Amino acid sequence: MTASSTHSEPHPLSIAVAAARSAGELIRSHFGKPLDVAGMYAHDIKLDLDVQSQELITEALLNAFPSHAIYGEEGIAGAQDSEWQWIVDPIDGTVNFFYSIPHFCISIALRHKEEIVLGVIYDPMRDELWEVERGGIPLLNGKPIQVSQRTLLSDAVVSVGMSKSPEIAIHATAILEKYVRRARKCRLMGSAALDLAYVACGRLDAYIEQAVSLWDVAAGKLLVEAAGGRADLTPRLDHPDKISVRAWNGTMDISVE
Ligand code: LIP
Repeated sequence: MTASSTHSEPHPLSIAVAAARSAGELIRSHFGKPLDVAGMYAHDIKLDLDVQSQELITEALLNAFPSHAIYGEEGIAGAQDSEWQWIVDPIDGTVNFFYSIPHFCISIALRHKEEIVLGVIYDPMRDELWEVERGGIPLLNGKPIQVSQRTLLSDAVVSVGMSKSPEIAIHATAILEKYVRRARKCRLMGSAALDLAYVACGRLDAYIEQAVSLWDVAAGKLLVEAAGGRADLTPRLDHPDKISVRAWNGTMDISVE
């Protein structure tokens, strides 16, 4: 199978888009309503809806590609020895969602061996869908996108994500302080995947976060790079399965050390 597929095979990008839209419809129908909480922690919330959304996406993906693997925020499914792995965040920005802040999304990527080959990010509240295939043109609601053309950090809007563990938060706060001084404005928006989608279409000039998970950033990395930017993912040595991310338009110098 290839990411673009043949006539007889389902098209992975179309399947991912349809899955993201169905999950988005489910999530949107619960927005602003009482929610069943699976777990409430000091810095995070787990909703039954996260699980329901991932189940819906898993069913759609594995129905089309029964031999593939699923690796999602809410668990794994499918053939874990497959070379084809779907990386799923069923609600990225769950805390925003829980507090009725309409800024969250669904993120779906497909990885073949070590390479991300497609990415879909869907914001169900604004009905905005970003999609890209490796080597293809990245789109927002069907229209080509590109990163911003700004060359100076002093003109830039930079989103700085805050992680949950105290030692990472201290580091992230220090970084935020540096960008607050150097950039035009900083933002802390609560959805890593949307931050990357916003960098890809030029709304943000950069996005930086110290510890995210692969499902938060897999689709967005491909979008940013296809849109002409850079997205550096660095595995953290101190936190297994966590990644530091720096994504930007590729033209600005974003170093603040
Ligand atoms: C969240 C992110 C948020 C980040 C959190 C968390 P979730 O994802 O997108 O921006 O700061 O660490 O990963 O838990 O809502 O899917």
